[in-house]
Amino acid sequence: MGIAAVENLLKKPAFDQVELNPRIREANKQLFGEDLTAAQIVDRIVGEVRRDGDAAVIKYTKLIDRTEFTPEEFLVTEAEYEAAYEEADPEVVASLKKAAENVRQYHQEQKPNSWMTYRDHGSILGQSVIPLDRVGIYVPGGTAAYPSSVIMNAMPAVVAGVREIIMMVPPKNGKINPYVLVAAKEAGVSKIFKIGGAQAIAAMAFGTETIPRVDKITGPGNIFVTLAKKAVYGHCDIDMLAGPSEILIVADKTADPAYTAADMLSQAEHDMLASSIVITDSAELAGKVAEEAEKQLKKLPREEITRASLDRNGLIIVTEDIMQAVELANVSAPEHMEILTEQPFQLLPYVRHAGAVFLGAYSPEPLGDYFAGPNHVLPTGGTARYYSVLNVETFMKRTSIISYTQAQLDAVSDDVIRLAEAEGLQAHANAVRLRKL
Ligand code: HSO
Ligand code: ZN
Repeated sequence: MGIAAVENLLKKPAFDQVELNPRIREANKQLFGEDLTAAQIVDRIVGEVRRDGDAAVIKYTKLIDRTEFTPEEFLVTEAEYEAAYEEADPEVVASLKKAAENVRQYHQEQKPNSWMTYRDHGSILGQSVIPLDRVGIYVPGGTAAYPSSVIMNAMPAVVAGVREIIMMVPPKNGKINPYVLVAAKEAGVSKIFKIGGAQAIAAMAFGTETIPRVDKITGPGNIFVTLAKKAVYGHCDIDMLAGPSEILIVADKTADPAYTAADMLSQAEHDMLASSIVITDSAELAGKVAEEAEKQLKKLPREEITRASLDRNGLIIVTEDIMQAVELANVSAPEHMEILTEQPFQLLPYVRHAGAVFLGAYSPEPLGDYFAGPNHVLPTGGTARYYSVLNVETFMKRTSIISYTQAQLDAVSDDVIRLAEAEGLQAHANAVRLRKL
């Protein structure tokens, strides 16, 4: 196969090209009484929530989540938190606490500083970095309710100093996964509402009678959540448009085939649409990884999803040399890149597009998903070309600071006046001319 053909294989469909699962499409046809596209459904829900506030949120929670709530019942109560801690396995709670601490420490190091510099004649220039006032985190429900993602979204906001962090989770039979509640408490989330889907995103973006309007929405979700985030962008900020999980492993002949296969399967099990790719300069390793994957696959509880994902988006590519493998990896711009080679750090300088890089045999991707400290909210679908991993600055903004002395303004006034007049803006010029010595 030519290199261009391989590059094409590595390109991901855009987030809005992902086709709807036929089951979901059929269910929505029943719910809405007509065959609407995901975008049409989202437009309708977002528009109604913006117009009708709580009433629309109640309506869609009843329709989609089959839960009848009054506005007061959306909010998770202290009693619900207590019940969650009681229900939760204490060992899991202990591990969540350790994970939260690692994530806090890592993000603490990211915190940007405000700065000021003194210029000529005592004038001052600088930059304040200020946390957002209020942010909203979306947490998916069902099998994708990941407590680890709660920590990953909330902790950078906590470290940034955001005053209020609210969270939205779709209720399942009126309830939320206890570990999601525990993780939220441990991470420092202020309030949780049992609301899901596009209605949750719209409620946070516009505010309702009971839900406060936020300045930024982060967190993954299904296609409806993702399209809703795109629809409200501009009314508030959003993090990124998340797609299915991806792993790309660059491996040479020294890689362990069982480890390599296991790491492929770890992301394939997330989602039928997830992608798992190995690129290696060793045909022998390629063969062994394929064999191993099949062996391990058979024993997985999520075999069906994992197999479907590998059938669609599983690839093992053999290149002429390891540099070609890295070049192809950059074309893919994967969410997670593993480097399983004899000298992984030698390849690191050539990695240009990846959400996170895992180096060496003992840094499997799930270590990053749960525990090491770096964030697991990462750019997908090739957007690592221009997006960064979720971080403390995601929850901060920068403000410029300018303070000149009289002498310093006088020294530059002719330049400023000339530029203002060249733009035909006399009032601008006057503001400076008036102050001339
Ligand atoms: N690999 C996922 C995150 C995750 N994995 C959560 C397990 N739980 C997206 O990067
Ligand atoms: Zn994962």
